[in-house]
Amino acid sequence: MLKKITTAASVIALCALAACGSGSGGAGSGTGNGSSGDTITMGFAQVGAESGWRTANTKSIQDEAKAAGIDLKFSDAQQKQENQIKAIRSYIQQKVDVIAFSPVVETGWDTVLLEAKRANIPVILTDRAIDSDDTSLYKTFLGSDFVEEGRKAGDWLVQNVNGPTNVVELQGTTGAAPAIDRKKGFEEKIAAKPDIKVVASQTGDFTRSGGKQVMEAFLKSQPKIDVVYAHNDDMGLGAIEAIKAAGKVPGKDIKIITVDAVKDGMTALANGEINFIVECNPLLGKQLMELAKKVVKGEEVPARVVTVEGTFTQEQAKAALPQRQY
Ligand code: GYE
Repeated sequence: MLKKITTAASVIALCALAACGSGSGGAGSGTGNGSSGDTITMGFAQVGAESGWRTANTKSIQDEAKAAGIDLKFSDAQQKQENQIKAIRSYIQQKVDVIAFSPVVETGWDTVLLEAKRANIPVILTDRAIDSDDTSLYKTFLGSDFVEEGRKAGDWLVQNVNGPTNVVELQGTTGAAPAIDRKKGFEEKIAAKPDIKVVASQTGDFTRSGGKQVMEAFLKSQPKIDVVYAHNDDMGLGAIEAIKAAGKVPGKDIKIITVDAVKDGMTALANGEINFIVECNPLLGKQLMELAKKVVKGEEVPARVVTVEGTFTQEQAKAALPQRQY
């Protein structure tokens, strides 16, 4: 990891020296790829509309593009990698100034990103990372530390249960960075208490209906479930429906930990149906537009920008809910 960052940093340094602007002539040059005058055109390939988090993220990007005077071309890939690849190819063809996207899964991006690089269009990763050895394929990655989020969930559990504890895990989209990392960070922390066991773990694709369906199956197949660890609020909310339908009380008979802290999740937390939420901030639009402007100008940007976020207990959710924006 350190090596990767060093390499990326030296690439940035070299570019600064040689002024090797990947990207268009940039704002101010008047000859930007595909845009006229100083207006920057951004092609954004969104994952989909799978969750409350995603809805807030999309709104933030659209609002902040407008506020920054950036011409935004936006596409929704409906959680399919091939759709995102198509969208990126079309942005390359349209000669946008910068491409930003949230990769639905971690692997399989090198070919299309190489095409963007050859077309001199800089790429910004936002929200989710890719798994590639070639860090020259993108300029920066803006988003949360998902392993840390998983650790926060695991820490809470270790501190809040005693004795044998059976956990069922609702994973995010298979192969997605937040699913891989939130699982990893959680496992790392619960290893401290061998009494805590993950007895079943399956993907609910980050959706409410997915979470409900998988939880229904878990309730049938597992004789004893003490805790649900859901990789996002929506799946946790789906699990709540399944738990209620099975005649059990969510938050009491079965404790629930989720990630995101969107309004619906926070409401369930304040009502006692969820026990703990790890925050993941979807409001990345402003920082993304700032980074995009710099990248298009050929200015140096950090290889990684990490979002700052916290956690919420039921009491904290009650206090925070009235001011919650999303
Ligand atoms: O937690 C989930 C969404 O990538 C951080 O994607 C994002 C995740 C978020 O569907 O709700």
